[in-house]
Amino acid sequence: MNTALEKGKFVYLDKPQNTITTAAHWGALNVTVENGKVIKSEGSLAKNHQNELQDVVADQLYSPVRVKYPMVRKGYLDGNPDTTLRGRDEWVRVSWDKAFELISTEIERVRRDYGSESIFGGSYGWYSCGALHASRTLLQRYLNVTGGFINTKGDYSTGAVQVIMPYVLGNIEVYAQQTSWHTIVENTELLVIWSSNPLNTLRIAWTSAEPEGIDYLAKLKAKGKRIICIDPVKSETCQFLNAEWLPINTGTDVALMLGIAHTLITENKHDHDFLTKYTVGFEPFSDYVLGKTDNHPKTAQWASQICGIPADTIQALAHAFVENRTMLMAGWGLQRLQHGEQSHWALVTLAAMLGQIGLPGGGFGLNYRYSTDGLNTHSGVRIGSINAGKPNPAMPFFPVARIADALLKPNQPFEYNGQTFHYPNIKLIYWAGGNPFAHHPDTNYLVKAWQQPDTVIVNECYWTPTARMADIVLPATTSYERNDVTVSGDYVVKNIIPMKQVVPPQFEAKNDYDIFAELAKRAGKEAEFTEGKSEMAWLQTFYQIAFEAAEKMNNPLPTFDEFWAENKVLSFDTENKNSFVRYQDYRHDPIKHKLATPSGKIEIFSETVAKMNYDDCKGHPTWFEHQEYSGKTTTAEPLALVTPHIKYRLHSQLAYSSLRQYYEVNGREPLLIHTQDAAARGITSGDIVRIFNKRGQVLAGAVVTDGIMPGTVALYEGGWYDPQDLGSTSPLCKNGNPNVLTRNDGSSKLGQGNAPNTTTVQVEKFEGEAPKVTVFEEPSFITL
Ligand SMILES: Nc1nc2c(c(=O)[nH]1)N[C@H]1C(S)=C(S)[C@@H](COP(=O)(O)OP(=O)(O)OC[C@H]3O[C@@H](n4cnc5c(=O)[nH]c(N)nc54)[C@H](O)[C@@H]3O)O[C@H]1N2
Ligand SMILES: Nc1nc2c(c(=O)[nH]1)N[C@H]1C(S)=C(S)[C@@H](COP(=O)(O)OP(=O)(O)OC[C@H]3O[C@@H](n4cnc5c(=O)[nH]c(N)nc54)[C@H](O)[C@@H]3O)O[C@H]1N2
Ligand SMILES: [Mo]
Repeated sequence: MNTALEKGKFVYLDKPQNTITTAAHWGALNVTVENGKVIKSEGSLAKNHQNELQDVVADQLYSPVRVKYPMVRKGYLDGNPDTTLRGRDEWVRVSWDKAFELISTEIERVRRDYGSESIFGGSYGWYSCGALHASRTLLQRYLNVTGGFINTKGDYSTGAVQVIMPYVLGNIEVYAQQTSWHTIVENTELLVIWSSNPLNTLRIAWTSAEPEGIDYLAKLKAKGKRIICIDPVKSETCQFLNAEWLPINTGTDVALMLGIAHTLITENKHDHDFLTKYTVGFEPFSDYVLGKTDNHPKTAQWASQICGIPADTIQALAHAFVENRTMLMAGWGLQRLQHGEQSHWALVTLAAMLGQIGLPGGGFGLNYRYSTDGLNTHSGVRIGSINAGKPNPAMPFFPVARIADALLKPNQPFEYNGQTFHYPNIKLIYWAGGNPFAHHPDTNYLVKAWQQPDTVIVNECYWTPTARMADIVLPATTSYERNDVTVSGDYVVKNIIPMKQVVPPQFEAKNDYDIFAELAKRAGKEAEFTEGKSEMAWLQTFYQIAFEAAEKMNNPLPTFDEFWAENKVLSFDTENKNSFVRYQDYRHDPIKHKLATPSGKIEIFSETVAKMNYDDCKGHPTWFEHQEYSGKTTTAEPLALVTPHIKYRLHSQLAYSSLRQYYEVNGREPLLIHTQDAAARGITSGDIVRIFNKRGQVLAGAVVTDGIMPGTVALYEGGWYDPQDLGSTSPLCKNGNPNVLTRNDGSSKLGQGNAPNTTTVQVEKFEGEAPKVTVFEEPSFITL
């Protein structure tokens, strides 16, 4: 790989006096504590762009919606088997000892009566960063040392694309290092930001955000590059860059790409040499595009009818793409769809037709969303992290977004990635560090599914909608109440960051690590869980990996003790000018660097996929009509819904914080609606609106704008579910969780990814007195 490391050394960054250094997904933080209380927090790294997520550490610690004590649902404690009471029962405060006792005896009972294959520990979610206090990994470590559990495959981010890409490119691609930002700034002439909003999404990382990612957007702007954003929403990125906005109907990008491909083929502008040398299967694809196989040529006019972009603009795009060094930078919203696999497959095909894959600043990029991707390996070191231990190989699995089906269809078959599997029979759910009642589509269906198991246990810092739906809730510390260590960026590792405990655990909160260590102890497996190590001993072990790597590179790091005592960010002191170009090696030598596909080449047609014989995924990229989209609206549901990620939160995290002031409308989640669609409904900005369809109904506050495609409305993912009358047929979510409206069905039999952006709805002005949002208040409880 051409990832030559810059020369440089690690130095401590200065920080304001009397601050404590820690970190979160949204960056390294300096926190000021006075009289034992946090009074201020700010980013520790140089920042040219404000990241407000860094300012609210105090809100996170002292939020009234924190879980303060171990809690058990009253009916559960009383032995009432009615699981429909979940989410609307009373809460009873219990002692830690009682909670541990309840959990360990229940897990033992379920294992004994139904086996480990009835315990769900998949527990998807973006729990806080830190190499040690990784709640989901710790839960799985505990479940592994005590016998095993049902896990999941994939994620909600790239559920569809990560399953198709191995057939096309030989790897999942979406988490691979991409052509560096530096290379793009230097070489790209035309940047197409396709279904992506990096100004927002680069604010966070799986580890800790590295602000350099966003700096590169400013550099692109300063260079005056031509930038086009293809998106139903005029995103913050589009606005910041003054880019050309091409509004498109949600879920119709494949049609647009086929229209561009048709233009290129009929004008003979595609790169024959590249296609021959580096790809297989262009011919059947080309026959399909020209309509030879289905009598429907995918002309620019045809595409225009579907995607809403004028035909001459589509042709002009085709010309601009071939005439410039063009980077097709795709986000992931366009694959959180029914048939989501097709979007990126068609995009890679289009890039292959342009023949610029492997050239500096050309081709495609599927991973510029978070983790500061595009900032490539820099310091060359990494730190260690806690692992989930040895999995029990006999345990069943299912694709992560099939959780509701798994619960409702025990032992039934399902298709996935060319094979038939069976859902397990889940008797117990243990969740730590995720929020399925925010993240999973079709909330009402999930409510039903959630009533299936005997027991639901949740470790949480806050009374999230998911905590409210549990039988037993354990109060977890936030990352500011414990010691940990992390880095900035996932590949770049420019900074090693001590995460020093800022304040003691609040109320009765405990660290997930200590919770699972105690449960392991009660199962006689403490030594296997802890390996005899304390918190600090683990951190030292993790740091040591970086220490030794740095020593080998003649770039010594301070000892762990010194690093910890110093409590400052250790930063690699050179600018990252990594000029990595994705697929450059393959372009130079396609034999030596052949891809891990059956042909060793980019597969525009995949025999393997074709042989699966799926009706919803063919052998080459195909336009499929979605069940619900702009082209299939009804009188009852005339609008398409898109559910982007919001600037001022990470999913559902921080929804309770003061950052709400930046986006809430009339106390609720904002709904973006086009001026024409609003006028037709007598809606003005600030109105409370009801958004509804056959699956459910939510309230939100209207934001009337020209910055959205007419006929599409946008409601951000991560809004907390706040049902009025849970238990009724269609409870009204008072706050505006979009997933009350979205479809549970998977992207296709191949990927089975989550597909929330395939949704149609109706919107009306809400008349009368709207019910108050109550989900950010602590639920009342009794103490025995
Ligand atoms: N409609 C729609 N739905 C979507 C998406 C979309 O685009 N549209 N996007 C999807 C995507 S990409 C994703 S990744 C998912 C995200 O879904 P999630 O990852 O489930 O969302 P988060 O809100 O980040 O949930 C993390 C939870 O962990 C808790 N937590 C944090 N730290 C700790 C800790 O130390 N211990 C414990 N026990 N808990 C902790 C937080 O309080 C929070 O409730 O949502 C998906 N859902
Ligand atoms: N601030 C912040 N940053 C985040 C997150 C967060 O919640 N908040 N979440 C993180 C996570 S886990 C993930 S997976 C990534 C998500 O990164 P992405 O998946 O790329 O983010 P989205 O906001 O879902 O989609 C990006 C853009 O695509 C548009 N879009 C949606 N559907 C379509 C479509 O069919 N066609 C086209 N052309 N455009 C479409 C949306 O309007 C949005 O502007 O972001 C990460 N970064
Ligand atoms: Mo994600």
